[in-house]
Amino acid sequence: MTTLLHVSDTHLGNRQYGSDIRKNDMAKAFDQAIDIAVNENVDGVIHTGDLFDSRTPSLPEVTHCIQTLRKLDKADIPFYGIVGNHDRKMDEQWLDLIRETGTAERLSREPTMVGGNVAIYGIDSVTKPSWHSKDFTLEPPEDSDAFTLLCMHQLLAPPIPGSEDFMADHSTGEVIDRVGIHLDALALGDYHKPEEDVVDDVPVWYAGSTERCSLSEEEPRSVSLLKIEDGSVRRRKRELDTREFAPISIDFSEGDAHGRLNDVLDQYNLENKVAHVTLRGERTALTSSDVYSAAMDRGAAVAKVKDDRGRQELDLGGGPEGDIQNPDEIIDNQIAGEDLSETALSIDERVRGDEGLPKSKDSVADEIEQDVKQAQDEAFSDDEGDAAEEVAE
Ligand SMILES: [Mn+2]
Repeated sequence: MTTLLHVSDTHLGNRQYGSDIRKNDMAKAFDQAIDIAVNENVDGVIHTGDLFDSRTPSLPEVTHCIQTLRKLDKADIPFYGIVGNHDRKMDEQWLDLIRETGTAERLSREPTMVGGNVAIYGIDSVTKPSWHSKDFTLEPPEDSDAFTLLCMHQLLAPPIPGSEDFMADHSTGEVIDRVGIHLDALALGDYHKPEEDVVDDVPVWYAGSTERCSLSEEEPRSVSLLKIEDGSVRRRKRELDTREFAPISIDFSEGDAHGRLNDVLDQYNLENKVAHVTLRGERTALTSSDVYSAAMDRGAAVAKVKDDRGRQELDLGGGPEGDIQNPDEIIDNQIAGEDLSETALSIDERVRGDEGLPKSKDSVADEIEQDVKQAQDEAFSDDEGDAAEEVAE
């Protein structure tokens, strides 16, 4: 039997609600996951992306991560990762740097053999624009009896339920078709809620995030313990002990102020919790910062106040509110709808700094010039027939 711990979306370094306490919570949840791996003495840990919250994690975050991974290393448990959308490209370097310390390995389309006879594969987060041209083909394991497990970081349906407010990007069946080998299991990251399904006889699941990255992530956070035996995988959720959230909504009428606020807050025990307070109804003399102080005075570890009062009547105060969509995602979505050439896509990558290193305008211009020149050379090479086809691709 081979045992693996599936961990995902740890978002290390996420200062949720601008709080260092929350940043520590993210690190603690990751530590707990690693402790479970050590206690269960698993054959390996798989991480399906968004190890770090940002493309540019700070040095203390990277150092802490390596220290945590050393616990695994001491127990002779390998850590296998892929790169997610949050940490894309920049983390390619971080994951590679961490690999240099000997505490992590990167999965690829070639099999990594673990435990009894398990072949693990990984495909980094694929952007929407490059989804169709991406090569998903996996190299078959030497032993055709090996159990094959693929790790990805994508929004796939099923298991993601189709709904009006949340749509998956691609179909799981398509992935299973495109890998070119028989797949026994598909372990996923990116969706923060644990979900599971079976597609074309292949078990598919999301482990979920290890800490709550938004108010909507209600269920207890968990990691998945996998036991692989006789060609099948059994999964058991192991819950993590994470900080509780107290979602509170207060509806104000004209003239309501501190009395109303206190009446509502008195119904909650906020001790050591994340108090997430949404204000609705009429605008009153009470400010967001009054509400923040009241929550903190009641022992909340972290307080977040969302002031939605008087939104219909006036929409000019307060500046941007709520969750702001990642601008890169908006651009990705937009580009995915255009029929752009490889050259155009590579220029986009260069301009948006997808290679991670900050660059001067001049060096970007130089690189683009080379890209275009190469494309021209290819297009106008001797064999005009083939070249024309290539450009049209
Ligand atoms: Mn994530």
